[in-house]
Amino acid sequence: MTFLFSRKSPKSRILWLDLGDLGDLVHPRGPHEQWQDHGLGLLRTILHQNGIETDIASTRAVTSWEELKPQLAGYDMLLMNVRSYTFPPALKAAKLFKQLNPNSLILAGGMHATVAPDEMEAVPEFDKICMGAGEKVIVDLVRDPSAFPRLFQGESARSMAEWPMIDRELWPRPAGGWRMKRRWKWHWPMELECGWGPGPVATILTSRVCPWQCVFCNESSYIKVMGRRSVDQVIDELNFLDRKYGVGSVVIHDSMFFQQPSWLEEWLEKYPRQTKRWTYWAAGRADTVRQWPDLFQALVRETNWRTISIGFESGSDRILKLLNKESNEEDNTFAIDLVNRLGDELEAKGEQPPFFWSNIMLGIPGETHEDAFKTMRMLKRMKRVMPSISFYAPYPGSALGYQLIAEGKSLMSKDDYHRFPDDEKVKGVDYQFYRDMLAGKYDDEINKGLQAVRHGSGLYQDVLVKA
Ligand code: B12
Ligand code: SF4
Repeated sequence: MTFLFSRKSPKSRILWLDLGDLGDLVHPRGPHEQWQDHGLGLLRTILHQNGIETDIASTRAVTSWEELKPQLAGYDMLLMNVRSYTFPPALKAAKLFKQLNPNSLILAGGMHATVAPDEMEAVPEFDKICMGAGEKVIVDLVRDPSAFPRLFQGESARSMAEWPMIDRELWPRPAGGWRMKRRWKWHWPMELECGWGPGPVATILTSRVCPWQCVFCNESSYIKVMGRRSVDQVIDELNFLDRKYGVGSVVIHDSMFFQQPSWLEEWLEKYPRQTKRWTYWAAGRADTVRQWPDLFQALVRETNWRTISIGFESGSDRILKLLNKESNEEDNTFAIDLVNRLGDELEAKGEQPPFFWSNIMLGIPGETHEDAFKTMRMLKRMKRVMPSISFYAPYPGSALGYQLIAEGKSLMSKDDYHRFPDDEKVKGVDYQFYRDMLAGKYDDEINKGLQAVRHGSGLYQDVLVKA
């Protein structure tokens, strides 16, 4: 099945290239690969609202660089949102674009530009590199790039309330047409169903920046704090999308949805009354579930929060401390038992029970076999769970990532930030042990420590995700 973009002749001289692994939108495999990019959506919306038309192509919608080539030719300017995990395709695309359009300009921004500007600057093809937010600079930058130095700091809105509603029709459009539509029930520009709730799926952001400082993430150290969108704005957008395209379920892409109790209380009040009460995916933390259990339970019961993403990461206090996770084994057990009970209660009433989307990291430097066994025991305690297990990846921007990169222990390079789920990411970690563990080799030992509470069954090797 091919899935090409319908760009017969370019409308504009400016191209925005959506980035990701080749083929991710041709043969969507898992939930991660198919999501649309809100950074791209927001900035293209702002450009178009200011009279600057751009074309769109995507590395995810082709299966080879040869196939992409004709879509890159004939432009004066290329724009890209570069994250660390999309740095390798960005690099390759930039070189190809310059070969095809020698007098063109390439303007890049995004998380990788923010946290690893030295790596971006080392690529001569990037003519302008924007660190940080782009919403307040993108129009001036595209109109007059020469007014900006090569590397510069962008400017963010003070609150997400200032962001325009994304024009989702500016997201990459599959031209595979009815075949794609029928096979994947894809109601573009809504997104694909991935097992979290019925399609068409609306992804949305209500907040930006999680205030915690886990050493493998701590985005608050590089993303400027900004005000949350109001509950009314979020509800208006969802209802608008439903009227225009139809909404089956919602994915709230916030790093941390379960924060700011006053906002959540308003959501609890309005979402069930003013929307169709679609089920949704959203993220929380085990310690705050324990801190605000009543609010949490009310949200699950009344607002249909049915896929609860929690970054448990580890089942061992030793590792949780090392990660500065600020939650502990007891918090994890509390949250798991609460969601198990809530699930039983809702199921008994004939309602859909909530599931965990459980983020787990293995291969954290310093982790012992027993730490990893504890993590597997924690996972088996969850009655209804979609495990999302990854090998720890030392991303630049995070404290632990910077440290391992500086010590020369990171195996992630600019050519290979991440490719396959079981890629080895850090020197000195015994990955074979983890592969064996996920394949069930140590199950006797893991199960011995489980005592009475055990729900998860078996092998987890197939749930390893790209990281
Ligand atoms: C939603 C999300 C996802 C979603 C969807 C991704 C998608 N298609 O967009 C999912 C769940 C799939 C996902 C997965 C992953 N993610 Co993610 N994700 C996010 C999250 C929470 C929000 C992204 C977003 O929409 N932001 C809002 C938009 C508006 O911001 P933005 O894209 O950065 O764009 C702004 C600026 O960067 C700038 N800008 C962007 N482009 C350009 C271009 C120009 C020219 C200019 C001037 C400016 C500019 O302006 C924009 C507006 O201010 C961020 C954290 C965050 N708070 O941003 C993490 C984040 C981007 N993810 C991250 C990571 C590590 C991952 C994973 C590898 C995690 C994992 N271990 O599995 C996977 C990899 C996925 C893959 N493809 O393989 C990291 C990236 C770190 C880095 N150094 O790049 C982040 C920052 C989280 C973190 N703190 O670690 N992710
Ligand atoms: S891992 Fe989760 S809780 Fe920790 S800083 Fe990142 S988003 Fe926040």
